[in-house]
Formats: sequence, structure tokens, C-alpha cells
Amino acid sequence: MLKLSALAAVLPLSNLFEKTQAAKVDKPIVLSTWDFGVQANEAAWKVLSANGRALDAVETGARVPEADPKITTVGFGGAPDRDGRVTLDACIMDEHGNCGAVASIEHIMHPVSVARKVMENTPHVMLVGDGATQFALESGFPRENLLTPESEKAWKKWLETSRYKPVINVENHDTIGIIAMDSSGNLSGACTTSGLAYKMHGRVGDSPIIGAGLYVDNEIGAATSTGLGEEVVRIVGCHLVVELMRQGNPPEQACRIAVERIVKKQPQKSKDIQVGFLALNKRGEYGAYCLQKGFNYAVYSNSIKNRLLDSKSYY
Ligand code: SD4
Repeated sequence: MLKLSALAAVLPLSNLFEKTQAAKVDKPIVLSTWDFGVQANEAAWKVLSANGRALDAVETGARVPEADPKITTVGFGGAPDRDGRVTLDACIMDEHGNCGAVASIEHIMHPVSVARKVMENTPHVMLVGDGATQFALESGFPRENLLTPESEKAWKKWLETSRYKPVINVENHDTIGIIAMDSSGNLSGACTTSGLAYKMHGRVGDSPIIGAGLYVDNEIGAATSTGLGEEVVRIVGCHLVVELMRQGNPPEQACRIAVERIVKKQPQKSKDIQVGFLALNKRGEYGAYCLQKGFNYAVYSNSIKNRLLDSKSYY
């Protein structure tokens, strides 16, 4: 076997370092939040394993829970706002720093795909409310009723007390955030949600905000979040996680430092809410960290065939 010193004689040291590092990267790889991330990863993996682009993989994966009426926190079947309207938030970001987002869009089952169209077909990053819906319809997305009888029934039950408690606890299985690296080593991410159940009409969380609910920097890594969006927006969470990775923190540690930032700002409040971050770096290393126990995520690569892992938690 060729010794390292012998290799160093024929390759400059920096080159050698890059080559040995590159050999270790377990790519392609895709990670998704929560247990429904397993199905999302399954769909994304079909794209990645055929040498597809990470951007196509994350969009394909995110569309799975969006179309599932049994998932009451994303897309079709998502819990409505307190006026009974299903308003959805989503964003997407690619390896070039291109990004697109829609917020408070109604009647469209696949906001993540509308976000991609905003990114690719408009000079803008984000469209909201009626403007987003109008753009989707003009782009050929069908107008659909997203309020299922089950969601409507649950909302009517909530109306009996109408207690507006902007608290997300560990029982809520929330937003899908999905981040991936393709076989070329490029990163992309997407995030899609119906947001906080029974929120005020017009409320927008972190999920469609680039830097808050999702961030991708192809030199460094990608991050996504779930949980109470207001707290993620306050610290521009996912941009923070990526910048912490840029400073040399491994993904889990970067997520932990971001969670600790939330605790530091709101020590009392942080005890009753959930926020979780999930991150992947350019070397294919990944990790998560959350406030409360109960956050999990799915990972699919050549070496880990779609496993659901528990995130470590602050509390
Ligand atoms: C939001 N972070 O709208 C999203 C949704 C979520 O628990 O994760 N809900 O705040």
C-alpha cells in the first residue's frame, strides 16, 4: 500500500488533503425533518440515486407531505388559520444562492413548486397572499380546496374556545424541511408548511423566510428548521447555523449553539416551545439539535438507508 508520505511526495500537501477529504464524503445524501421525512426522502432518493440535481430532489421530496391529507401541518389537509382558511408558506434554495418563496398562499397544493417558479421565472424572491395565489394560477397550478372535512371539524372544535395560544409543543409534528447534497456535491434545500394551527390570518412564520427557515451556501452547508417560527425569525436561525458551520462548528454543534441563542434570549418562554434545527455540511456530515425532546429527522445516503434519528435536545 502506498504510504501517505510517499503520496505527499508526488502531490502537493493541500491537494492531498482535498483528495483524502473528498474520498470520505458520503454523497448523495438527503435529510428531512420529522417522521414523514422518511417518505419524503424516499422520493428524493429516486432523484439523487439517478445522479439528479439536489434541487429537483428536495422539491420532489417536499411535495410528498404537501399532497398527503393526513398530515395536518403541511399542504393539503393542513390546519387552517383562525378564520378557517388554509394558508401555506414555502421556500426553496439552490447551490447558486438562487431562492424563491411564497407566503400565505391559498388553494394551491404544492407551494414548494410555486416557490421554485418564483425563483426561476420572476425577478423576485418572494410573493405573498393573493399575489402568490394569482401567480400560481397563472403559472398553471390548479385551484384546489385544501380544507379536508377532518381539518374543518378540528377547526370548528377549536372555535368553541378560540383560545389563541401561539405555542408549539412536542406533540405537533410540523413543517417539512429537506436538505440534500447530490452526487456532484451540490447542495439545495426546501421548506414547506401550513404554519401554526389557527394562526391569525396573514401570519407568516419562519418557513418561507430565506435565512430563517432555510439557508443554503454551497461552499459551507445547508440548514432548515421546524417549530415556533417567531423564535427562529428572531435569530435568523438557519443563516446563523450555516455561519456557525463556516466558523468550523460541526453541524450538530452549530444547531446547538443556535438553540442556545434562543434560550438565552427567552429563557422562560423557551421551556414551553419547540424549535429544532437540522444541518448538513459540505463534507456530508449532518446533525440536529432542538429545545424539547421529540424532534426527529430522516437521513438517506448510500451508507444509511433512510433511518429516522432522534435529535438531541436542550431540555
Ligand atoms: C411556522 N415553523 O410556521 C413553522 C411551522 C412549524 O410547528 O414548524 N410548525 O412557525
